[in-house]
Amino acid sequence: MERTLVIIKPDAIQRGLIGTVMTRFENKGMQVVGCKLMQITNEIADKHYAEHVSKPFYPRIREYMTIGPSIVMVLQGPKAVAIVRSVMGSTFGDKAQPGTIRGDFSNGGFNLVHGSDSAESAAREIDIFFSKNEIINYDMANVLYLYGNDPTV
Ligand code: IDP
Ligand code: MG
Repeated sequence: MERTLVIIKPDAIQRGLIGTVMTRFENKGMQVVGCKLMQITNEIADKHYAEHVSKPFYPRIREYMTIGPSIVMVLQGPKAVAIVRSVMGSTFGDKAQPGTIRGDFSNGGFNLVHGSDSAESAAREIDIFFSKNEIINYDMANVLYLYGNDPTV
């Protein structure tokens, strides 16, 4: 099983899309193993977006991510990183495919949701937002019916 970090960004919270966004991931078989509402600070934003901090557009990203509370989650499932990215859609809402979260609910840079872009990023990002005891291991009743007995899952 793989884990990934998801952020339901401040614009999604303000637009009342928490449930909608979570449902998209749940429908696709992702298990919530960590979840909290938090106000992201400048310091946390800079750590999380370390790869973008030196870019000219970064001040706008930081303002966006800190303007109000976000929900941060750890989602678990087979191929969680890739599945979450495909459910999210590509970065900008005007280009994202209809059927994806960004494609259906965003028309530009306010793109509602973050998902880690690799297993390595996921490990780094989960560490920024969650302590070990905030991530809970538990069994899902429907796992057999989602994934069968595949030992690689
Ligand atoms: P991702 O969220 O699809 O992984 P990234 O390239 O990692 O996309 O960018 C992180 C976030 O920064 C994006 O989700 C978007 O909100 C914002 N962003 C990315 N590129 C730009 C840009 O060129 N101008 C303004 N904001 C940007
Ligand atoms: Mg990214």
